[in-house]
Amino acid sequence: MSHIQSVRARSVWDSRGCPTVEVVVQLSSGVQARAIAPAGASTGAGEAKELRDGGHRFKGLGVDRAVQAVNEVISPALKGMLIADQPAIDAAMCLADGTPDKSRLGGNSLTAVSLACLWAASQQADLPLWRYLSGSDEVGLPLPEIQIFGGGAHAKGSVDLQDFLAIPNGATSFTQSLEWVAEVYHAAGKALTQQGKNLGVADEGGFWPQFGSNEAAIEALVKAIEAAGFQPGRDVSIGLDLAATQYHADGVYHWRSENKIFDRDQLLQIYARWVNDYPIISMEDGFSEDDIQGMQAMTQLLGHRLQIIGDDFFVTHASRIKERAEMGACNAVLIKPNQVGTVSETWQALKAAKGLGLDSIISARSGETEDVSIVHLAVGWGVPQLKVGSFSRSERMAKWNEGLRIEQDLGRTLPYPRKHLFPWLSKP
Ligand code: 2PG
Ligand code: MG
Repeated sequence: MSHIQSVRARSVWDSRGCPTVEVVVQLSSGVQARAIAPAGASTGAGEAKELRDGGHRFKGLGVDRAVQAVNEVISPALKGMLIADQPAIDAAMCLADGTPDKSRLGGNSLTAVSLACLWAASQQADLPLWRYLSGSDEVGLPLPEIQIFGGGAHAKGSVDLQDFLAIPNGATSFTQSLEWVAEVYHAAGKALTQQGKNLGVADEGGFWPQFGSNEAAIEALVKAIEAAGFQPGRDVSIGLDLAATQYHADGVYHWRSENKIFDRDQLLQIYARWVNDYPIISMEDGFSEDDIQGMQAMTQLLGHRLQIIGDDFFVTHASRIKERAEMGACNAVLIKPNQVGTVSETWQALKAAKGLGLDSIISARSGETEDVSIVHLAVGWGVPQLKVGSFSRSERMAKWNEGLRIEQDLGRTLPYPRKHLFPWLSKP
């Protein structure tokens, strides 16, 4: 048995060059472990609130106050606690914070501490984190969805949709999934270069989109899949994160890049046509975070042939997942630990999704670091899909590479991808 001796925080830098919180947990046994909080750009209103310094320094994004909260409030509150009791550690932090949205101590502080404690517990048990989480359960690698073009808030609105993703649903291993998507990614880059449109990459490493319309980006992705030698739909399919909260205001949906305004029904008709015309198997946040009716209508119309994911819509809160999914909105949940702020609450959200028969996808944020915790959570908790951004920039590649290592260490694995995913694809 080992206890928490100290919890120390420092400010480090994320993939956008902004400050973020790193935490080091020291145990009485001498074990030391660390974790770093990620940060979103297109955040949901219901997310745990980050504690930032404000003012002019680093665009107000400094985390000195969060570092202080860890060192002066969280560390004394956790000192002496059993490292193996993650629920008690997380509950103690929530109690010390005392707000419903973690705004006093900061969701960024709590996330880094919670994950660092989890790493420390696994090291104390002398197990890789994924194995510490899975216990004796048989586990497998998740199917990745990998961004090829990055738009929306991650590319200064150059197109309205946020993520144009490749899902290698025909691959038979994680290793092969990455190999296939690497070919698609490079084919997409080559095509853009030939057209004189390669402007480098957006926040998550996907190519900066220079397209005349949102749909043109989808067409370019289909072409890239073909150019890489794969059959769209059979080998590699398309996922979209529409992040529609970003283009929703005053009850309408506004695609600024095309100067078009839609009501809920018009937007749904466009989505339905796209699902007909393109090998799209997954759409995230197709309607805004508060548009329950939109998500219900989308699920009713397309849910039998499309994965419909709620991200900002659920913000990894178990209660919100239960309430909204029971109303028939969405058939899948995006899971991001820092949306809710602790490992235990993330687990509760995942359990709620599983209990309702929803798919789940563990996801990184647009602001990331070398921290690879989410890959271990995905494998250890048996989450069937993983979303990490694109196939460039080391904060993304660190996670894909960690998945490769785990796949090699695993030996015997569950069928890949999990059989229950995208059931309509296997129908004749
Ligand atoms: C999302 C994420 C990751 P952000 O919307 O799914 O792509 O973006 O971290 O900016 O919320
Ligand atoms: Mg999203």
